[in-house]
Amino acid sequence: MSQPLVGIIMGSDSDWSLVQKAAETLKSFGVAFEVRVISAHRTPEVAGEYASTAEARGLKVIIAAAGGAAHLGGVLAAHTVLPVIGIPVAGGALNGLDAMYATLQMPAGIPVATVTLGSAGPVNAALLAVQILGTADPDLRAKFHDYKAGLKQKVAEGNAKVNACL
Ligand code: RP5
Repeated sequence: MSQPLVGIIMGSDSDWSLVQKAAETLKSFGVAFEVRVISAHRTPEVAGEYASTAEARGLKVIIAAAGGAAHLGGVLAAHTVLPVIGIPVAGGALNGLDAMYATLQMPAGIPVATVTLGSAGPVNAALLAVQILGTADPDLRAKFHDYKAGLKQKVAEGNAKVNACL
């Protein structure tokens, strides 16, 4: 097992069906990660302990997914100097609008890089983590170039497909 560089944290196992896309995306880049269910509200001490020891344990980036009154990203960011990426999870009475505001409206001094609400969120969180790691890892940056080239290719294929129907 290689040293995890990214910690994927979610407030509840009910978040996993969405968050697993982040794990799959990191895997596709060959980035080692760990996954934990830690709640900012139900297990606040564990959240503080996890974030305050993350740097010493060799992690480089933390991804935090939570729904509702989503304080997880902020609480983790309060306890670490590592970059924290927040995924707002849709659900509940406000369908994620609450999680989005809670995750992105951080006070000056404690940034949480908030990604898209919805299924693109975990993918973008993982991609952002790869980009952050890539600033100090040319091999990973090369993989990101390939990834972008793949996106371009898909658009070209989509264009050809649509035009073939005319
Ligand atoms: C948040 O509350 C979790 O991140 C989850 O999105 C939401 C609901 O949690 P459960 O009641 O399903 O455990 O803390």
